[in-house]
Amino acid sequence: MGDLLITVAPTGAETAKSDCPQLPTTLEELVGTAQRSEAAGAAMVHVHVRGDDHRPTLDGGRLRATVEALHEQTGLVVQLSTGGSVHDPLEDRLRVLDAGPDSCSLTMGTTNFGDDVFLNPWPFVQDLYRLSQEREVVPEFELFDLGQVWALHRLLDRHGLPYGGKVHVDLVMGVPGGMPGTADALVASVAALPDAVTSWSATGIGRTALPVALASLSKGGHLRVGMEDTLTLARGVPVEHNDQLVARAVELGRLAQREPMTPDEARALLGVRP
Ligand code: KMH
Ligand code: ZN
Repeated sequence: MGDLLITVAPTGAETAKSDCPQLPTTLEELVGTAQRSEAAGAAMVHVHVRGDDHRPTLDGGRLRATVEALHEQTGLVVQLSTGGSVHDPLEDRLRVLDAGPDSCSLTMGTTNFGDDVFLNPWPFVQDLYRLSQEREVVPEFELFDLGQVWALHRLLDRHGLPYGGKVHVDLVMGVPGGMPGTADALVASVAALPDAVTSWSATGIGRTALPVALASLSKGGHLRVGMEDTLTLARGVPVEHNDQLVARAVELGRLAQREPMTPDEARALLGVRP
């Protein structure tokens, strides 16, 4: 039985296909990378969809087709991003839930995001949370900063538990504008999590990927990896495929005496509908 959730975030919204031709942007590439990642040990996929021009889109038809294809062709828990890109309107981000994912990301506050702003005003956070409860979609609370940990306390106090009764958090560390990708920041964030949190993972952006993964394993957390978050395996060594990052996560987990969970084990952990 596995006790390590590995989430793969294969695409993201920030990297251009022209800068990274191996980034999976078409539906076929996404399903292929999801299948390879599942075979390597991932149990959940965090999905950003791209259009025919390979740019991020929140088109409802594409989102629905993507969820269906991933459900048909993989066993993975399918989590859609509601963060989208920094340019997506809030209304479009709420409509992501119409596509019927198992899970959705839900960021707990506005963050400077490089030179841009990732907008998550409190009324939007509450609307998205209530909608996830209504639609029976399990949120993954994305925390980019320590203040967002306190926003999660406030949300749960005010609106109760998510659908499924479990509370899963992902610490997104090392974004320029958010908390740093350091063991110290991870320990401070984990110490401040609400008691209602039942599981948490962490991911480090760019070169913080490895230190954050090691810190997370040391504190008993789970792992998110993928080309959304890092495009190199080491200095000057590009990631050619997401399953390399998943395989590395499995290896690190095994060194920490943790075995990767199956998607069904992840469903039970997260409270996702069967
Ligand atoms: N692309 C970022 C602006 C999420 O998926 O919910 C937001 C993001 C978080 O990636
Ligand atoms: Zn994302």
